[in-house]
Amino acid sequence: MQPQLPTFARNFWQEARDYVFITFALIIYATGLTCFLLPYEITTGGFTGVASIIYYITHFEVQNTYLLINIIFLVAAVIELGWKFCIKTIYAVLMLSFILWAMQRIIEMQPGVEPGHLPKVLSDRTLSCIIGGIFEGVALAMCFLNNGSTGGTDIIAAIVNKYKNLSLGNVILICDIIVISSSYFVFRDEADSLQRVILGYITLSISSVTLDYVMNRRRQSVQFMIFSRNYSKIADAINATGRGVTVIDGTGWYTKTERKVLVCLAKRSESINIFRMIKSIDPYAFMSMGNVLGVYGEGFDKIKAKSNSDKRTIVFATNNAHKLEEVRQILGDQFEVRSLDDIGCHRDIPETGSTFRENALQKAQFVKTYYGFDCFADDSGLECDALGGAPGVLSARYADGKGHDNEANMRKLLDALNGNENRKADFRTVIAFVTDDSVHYFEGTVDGKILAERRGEGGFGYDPLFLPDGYDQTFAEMSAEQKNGISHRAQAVAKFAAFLTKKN
Ligand code: ITT
Repeated sequence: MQPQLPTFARNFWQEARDYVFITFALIIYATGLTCFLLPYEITTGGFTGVASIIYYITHFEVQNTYLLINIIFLVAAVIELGWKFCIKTIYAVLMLSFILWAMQRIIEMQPGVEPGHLPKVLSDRTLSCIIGGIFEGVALAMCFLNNGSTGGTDIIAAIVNKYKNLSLGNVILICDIIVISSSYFVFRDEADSLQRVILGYITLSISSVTLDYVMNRRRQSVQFMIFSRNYSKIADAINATGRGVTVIDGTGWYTKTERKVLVCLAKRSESINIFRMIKSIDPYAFMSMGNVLGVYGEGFDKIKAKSNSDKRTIVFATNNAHKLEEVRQILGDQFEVRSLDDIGCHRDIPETGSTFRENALQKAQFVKTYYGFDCFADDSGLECDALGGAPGVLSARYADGKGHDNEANMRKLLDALNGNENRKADFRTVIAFVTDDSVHYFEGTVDGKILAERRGEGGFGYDPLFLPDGYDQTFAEMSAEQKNGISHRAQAVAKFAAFLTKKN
């Protein structure tokens, strides 16, 4: 593995790098606008488009209008989306306003340039519009790739996107079309008014194609399939760069011999390095490299598809299908409860605490840390009076220390209570709910007693032995609805649901 910087240092350098690249991007953007678009009265989309139209009519410099409109929308954005989302946008808006101002001053210092009039760099307006579009596209891509935005209609798009399920791209496109089309009315008395609008659309199209091209190129990933006798050395070498490798068993059909195949997904920019490594380890390795349209997961892009429903999504960190079913039934369809399987978590989450609380928190925190979802987990168990609260946190693995052999657990419990008059017991559940900035606990208990024999086929765990106080059926004899009406888990989940509904 490569030596890693501490997290805070990595974050600092990552942030600093973002700001440097965003600043470069803004210089490119300002160059495109002041040298190739404004002198030819070509209107692009966004707030710069609005600012350009005002400039064509009044000669009020673009950066002033751009800054004023952005300030209004940024105030709304900070209120709606919070500081965290807006900080880089605020930087970009202020910086772009400054660069636009500085660039015009530099241009004005050139001999023969009248103040307030930007000179034409090229004699051909169409060529200018193409170059202007390319500059804008490259600049926007650089901004987005470094987690920034140029403000403008991106802010409207982000606010609209919070409430309506319209994609950011669609919102920006609609705003841009309105801005460019409105330039027709500014130049309607001129012979080429329509041509100017068309040039505006061409600039917009070129900038979006360039934007997509640059973004996709940077994000492009490749898949290697490597066949080599030295596969373990190659896999180790690739791993050492921080990329993962999967080893698949195969059979070379001509020789009928077992072969190991390495599969590795990597960024295109890493491919040269991988090629070199393979060549130095096994110059005769047989391999293929192919483009892949998208790679999602750790080390690559995040899946950004929005859930189809407006329901809040929460993960229930359990491997117990019965618990999952019970909780889904109790919570009903007001929340989207995802299982560990749904989020692709197939790891064995450690449960090493000595209390229900500690274990529940450990499970929920694990998912929050490694998968990023708001998550809840419960730890529950049976506590018998006569056994000093045992099996308690060890309920699942009471018999053998490993877990989930319900029959063996019940047998051990019956043996432990054999001949004991005191059969009092309770089932207890503690739920821990972990979000970005808080942890909450919810508890439920149901008192009852342990029968001398199993009764009923339903439920799970110790249900056939547990007779809740005031009832003549064990949990295993009750229907799922009956158990969920009174159980420890139902009580804790009801409190949790009330909390979620209040928060929503
Ligand atoms: P997860 O940790 O993956 O959620 P688990 O089954 O290991 O699943 P716990 O650690 O909370 O869950 O262990 C609880 C054990 O207590 C469970 O396996 C049962 O044996 C018992 N138990 C809990 N709730 C129960 C219930 O409603 N009915 C019967 N037995 C229950």
